[in-house]
Amino acid sequence: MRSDHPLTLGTAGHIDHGKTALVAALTGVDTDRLPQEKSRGISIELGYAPLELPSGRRLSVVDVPGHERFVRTMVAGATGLDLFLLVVALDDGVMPQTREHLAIIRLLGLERGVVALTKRDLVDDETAEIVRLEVAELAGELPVVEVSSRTGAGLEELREELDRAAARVSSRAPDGPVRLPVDRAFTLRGIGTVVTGTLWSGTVEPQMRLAVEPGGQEVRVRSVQVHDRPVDTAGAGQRVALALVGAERSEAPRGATLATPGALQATYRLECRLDVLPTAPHALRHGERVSVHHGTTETPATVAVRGAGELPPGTSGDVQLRLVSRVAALRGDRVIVRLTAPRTTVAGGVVTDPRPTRSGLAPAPAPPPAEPAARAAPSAAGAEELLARLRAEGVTPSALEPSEREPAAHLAASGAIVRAGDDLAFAAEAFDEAARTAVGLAGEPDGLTLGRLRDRLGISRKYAQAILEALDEQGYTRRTGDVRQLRRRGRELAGG
Ligand SMILES: Nc1nc2c(ncn2[C@@H]2O[C@H](COP(=O)(O)OP(=O)(O)O)[C@@H](O)[C@H]2O)c(=O)[nH]1
Ligand SMILES: [Mg+2]
Repeated sequence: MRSDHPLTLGTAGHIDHGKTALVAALTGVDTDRLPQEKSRGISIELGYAPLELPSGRRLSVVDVPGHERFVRTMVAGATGLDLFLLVVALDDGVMPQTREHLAIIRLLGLERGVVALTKRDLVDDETAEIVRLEVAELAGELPVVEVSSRTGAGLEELREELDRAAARVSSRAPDGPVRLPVDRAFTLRGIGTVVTGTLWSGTVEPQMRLAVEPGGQEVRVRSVQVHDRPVDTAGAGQRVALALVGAERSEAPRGATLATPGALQATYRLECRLDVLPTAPHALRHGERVSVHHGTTETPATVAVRGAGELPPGTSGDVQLRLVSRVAALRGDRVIVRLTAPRTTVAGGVVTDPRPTRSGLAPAPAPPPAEPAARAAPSAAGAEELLARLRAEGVTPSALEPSEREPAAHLAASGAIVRAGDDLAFAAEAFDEAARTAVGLAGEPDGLTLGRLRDRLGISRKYAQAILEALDEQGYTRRTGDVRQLRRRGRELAGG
């Protein structure tokens, strides 16, 4: 059992079901009010709230805001999260995101958790009973507690259940190579490049040499911090910040992995055993374009299905994932596979071979829509370069060259980029940030207009216009005169 640092608890559940209110009721910390990034020393923390349990055990609670970010953070922190708290509001019941979050939790192999049925003060006994039955069907053996963050009812019982669940978390192997999937990289004056992430395995110490994968560039660790304090050593499961010598910020970006030199080799292919969710909208087909999450990497990919050519909902099977960007994986790592339209999780599973050959795969019964070449689908040639360029250019990308149209179509189909008209495309991360800014403006008295978005983002009219049109197209906003109104997707983003 790790005694040196608290276990990490992650919240899950549908928007507005009371996750943040419950964390506040339990810990006294309003995670919505925490500055998203708090910079002290070299460490930059996500919103963590400490929670002391009746036994004296301490948990570190991370309340992940927003659905899309939940998915990313869950996968990135997968081996850093020890426990989950799934929240279901009694006045709303089980909702689609409740199901998707629990499915992801299961696909990631996270076993210990508690379900909190919130807003008990808002419903009568009969309604509570109905939701209880619904949750029992979904959550099976998980402990379920009814609470009210408003009155405090049930909080003691919840603390006790969390204690019981925490006591059953199995220990994490501290040995193995260093693996640190980078979730942030930044430059601090006087210090240089700093990266943060959850240490998947191994221990890191100052002066250690590590390799940045993909690529293998060697760096030296100048210093290590855990929770804002310099340490001599940090172990598996801990959230760390490392100051690096030998790499610019752009050379160890989010999605890269710091590892013991030689321990990992990044590849364009992963052989995986996948479980397709029973709720998947359709079978996972050979040639299907998807988004693959592994560690802090999210990359477009094409699915090659062994044998039958497709995996129907609710089944399991072996596939080869052909990735647009390389990932540094090991056997046994977890991956999550998402569709992009609709953006939803369809499958997840375990890497069975991180360096497969092509020949291991039986041909599909019908000619696949995009038979991948040596590295990626032919139509995806140039996709990796284009994605790198668009990620570097953020919200002011230069126009697409004619030769980039084909890779752009591939990347757009897999959700890695967002098209705006024929000429422009934004990296999904940059677009998501802009979308968050835009929905924020929509909530202000003057509303979301072209001029205000331009000023807030500090970009030209042309780009602001392109972003607004893409927001309309993607269902975030609707134009009425000069002002944009939020549609459902926009409201969800605003509320997250
Ligand atoms: N009456 C009542 N309202 C609650 C309770 N918990 C949360 N709320 C309200 O529900 C809304 C959404 O809660 P929030 O914690 O932000 O939900 P989140 O999106 O899951 O983090 C807020 O207006 C809360 O004040 C509760 O136990 N009782
Ligand atoms: Mg919240």
